Amino acid sequence: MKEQPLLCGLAQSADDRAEPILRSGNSNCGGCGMSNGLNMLSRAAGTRNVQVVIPACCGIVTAGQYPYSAFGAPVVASTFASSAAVASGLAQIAKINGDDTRVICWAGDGGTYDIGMATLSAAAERNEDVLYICYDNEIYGNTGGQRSSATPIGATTTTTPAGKDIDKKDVMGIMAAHRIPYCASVSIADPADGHRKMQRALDTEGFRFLHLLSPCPTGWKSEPAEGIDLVRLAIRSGLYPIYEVVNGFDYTINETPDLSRAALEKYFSLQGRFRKNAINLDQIQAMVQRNWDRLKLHAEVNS
Ligand SMILES: Cc1ncc(C[n+]2csc(CCOP(=O)(O)OP(=O)(O)O)c2C)c(N)n1
Ligand code: SF4
Ligand SMILES: [Mg+2]
Repeated sequence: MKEQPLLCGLAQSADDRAEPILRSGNSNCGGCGMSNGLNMLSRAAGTRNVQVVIPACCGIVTAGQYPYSAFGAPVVASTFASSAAVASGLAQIAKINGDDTRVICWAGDGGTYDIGMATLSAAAERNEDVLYICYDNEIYGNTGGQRSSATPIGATTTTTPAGKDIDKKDVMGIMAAHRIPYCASVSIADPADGHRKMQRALDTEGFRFLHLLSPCPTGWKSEPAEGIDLVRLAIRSGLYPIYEVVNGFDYTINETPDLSRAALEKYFSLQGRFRKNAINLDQIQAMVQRNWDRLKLHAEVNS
């Protein structure tokens, strides 16, 4: 008699996945960076079978209303605090079943930097076979735009009406410190680099973490058509460093910024969330420089 696979409650056909992970007709706002990220992931995954765990966030609303779903892959909606733990269980079951399904957590910054950090850290420390992707729109977007610990200094949100007065957490630094096999920041403005990193992350065994700066026209009060330009400006100005870290020590910088003041000014001026009186560009430029000096030191140690 054929041995039955251990059930995990997710319908998954034995055939390769034929649908994109994100179908058209989803409920994302126009110009949402999350859509670019999910499309990038879908292309990198190809026809591989994947299971996706999504905590409370815009990403779980994306699917639309029951009984329809804009997701072309099995998805578990988890609580904020448990997504990395749920994904750990699914990955363990796939392993027991000898199944090559890749398990992916797709979470916002609120679910990653803040509420899900405990189980994320625990799964990373256990080196579970999970790919964790954080799309970072720098706010609690789904509930109307409250500040998270990913909100950058100077940004006005519903809970920081005068502008946030401390800078965002260094989530890449935190995850690299877990010495996981692979950790990378991904530019949704660079499809080739994004594709390579997502494929590498899908192929690698053990815990992987990807960080995507994800423009949110609704929360950033920016033009939907300017999201990709905003990512480019964040990279050029040094605000969003593009690099990868292997096993916690091996740092590679993938894009060197010109750290230009012009790029920094343009980045802030294109978003209504940054009011002139709430930002201090000299302070921000000094902070960016300090972060870069530290990152370069990490990368130089490898060379
Ligand atoms: C424990 C808990 N607290 C609060 C909420 C309400 N809530 C649902 S989505 C959300 C915002 C999520 O923010 P983020 O993870 O950054 O994703 P985004 O909405 O920005 O895509 C909040 C606060 C919840 N579902 N569970
Ligand atoms: S609120 Fe922001 S993150 Fe959420 S769907 Fe709209 S653009 Fe995307
Ligand atoms: Mg968010």
